[in-house]
Parts: sequence; C-alpha cells; structure tokens
Amino acid sequence: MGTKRSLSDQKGLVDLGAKHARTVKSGWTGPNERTFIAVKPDGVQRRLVGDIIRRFERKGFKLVAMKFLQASEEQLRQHYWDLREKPFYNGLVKYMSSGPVVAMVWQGLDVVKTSRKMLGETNPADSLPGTIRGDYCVEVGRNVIHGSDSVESAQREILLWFKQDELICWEECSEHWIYV
Ligand code: DAT
Ligand code: MG
Repeated sequence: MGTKRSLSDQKGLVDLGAKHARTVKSGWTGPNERTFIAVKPDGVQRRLVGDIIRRFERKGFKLVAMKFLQASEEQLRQHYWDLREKPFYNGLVKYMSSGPVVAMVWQGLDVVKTSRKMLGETNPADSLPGTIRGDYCVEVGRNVIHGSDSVESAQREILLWFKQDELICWEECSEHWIYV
C-alpha cells in the first residue's frame, strides 16, 4: 500500500486541522463565550423545545452543538455533583433521567449571564413573566430548562455532555449585524 494521499484526502486533513485550530482558538471569552443549555424531560414532553431554541436564536446567540438523548443517572449525578448533599438530589437525578432531554451549547457575548436571565430564577414562582421559567412552569422540581451558572460550570458541563468534535465552528452570515 502506498503512502501517497489523494488530493481530496489531503484537503480533508487540511480542513480538519483548520477546524481544530478554530475550535481551540475560539476560547471562551467575548463573543466566543459558551454555555450549556438543556431542555429537561418535562420541557420535551410539554413540546417546549421549539420555543426555547427560537428564543436563543432570536436573541442572537449561535448554536454550536445539540443532541437529543436520555441521559444516565450516572451522568446526571456528575452533572449535579455540587448538589449531592441536598435532600432533593436523588429525586432530581431520577427526574432528569426519566425521559429524553435536548442538550445544547450556545455561544455569544455574555451568553452565560444572559441565558440565566432568559431562564428566570430557579423557582418558577420567583421568575418574571417573559422568562422561560416564568412563562412555562410552576414548580421548582419541574422547571423545564437547565443553564450553566458560570463560565467555569459551563466548561465543566460542556465537557461532560459533548465530545470536542461535536462542537461545531461555523461562520454566521449575520455576525456583523449582531456584533460591532
Ligand atoms: P438552577 O437550575 O437554577 O441552576 P440549582 O443549580 O440550584 O438551580 O438546582 C438545580 C436544579 O435542582 C433546579 O433547576 C431544580 C432542582 N432544585 C433546586 N432547588 C430545589 C428544591 N428546593 N427542591 C426541589 N428541587 C430543587
Ligand atoms: Mg444550577
């Protein structure tokens, strides 16, 4: 077998290299900040996926990764590790693994902080109308959506839910109409 690669193979390698460089270069600051958002099992059952994606798209954030899956209890125990001492931890893990979720990574300037505002407060009763939790739910144990609470949590959560090559770097044609 020869070691010569066809031109298209070589181009594939170059493209992959460039893509990897962009992924790494994208960093986590400014317009490249990323957050982990998940529509919880109740949000999926209640047909809220489309509305939630629409809100993030319309805001001007960029979708970088998305998958539909039923997560294992083990994965959710890791995801909610910080809450392991809380009395609601076991129930939370059971609820989150009880059905499929839509896991997403969104990117944009101050996306972590802004997403938390778009979600509303942890308790729907404290969430203003116009926020996702303020509009669509009533109980803290069924609050339809997850969003990372800091850039550090976002990095940890994205690593837990996605492989590096599932995060897509793509050029947005509207970027110049969203950023100065
Ligand atoms: P958030 O999801 O707003 O980041 P959190 O990280 O404090 O809130 O808690 C994670 C989830 O745990 C939350 O979305 C719903 C559930 N939860 C929080 N407090 C709870 C409580 N007092 N009783 C039942 N479930 C609770
Ligand atoms: Mg949290």
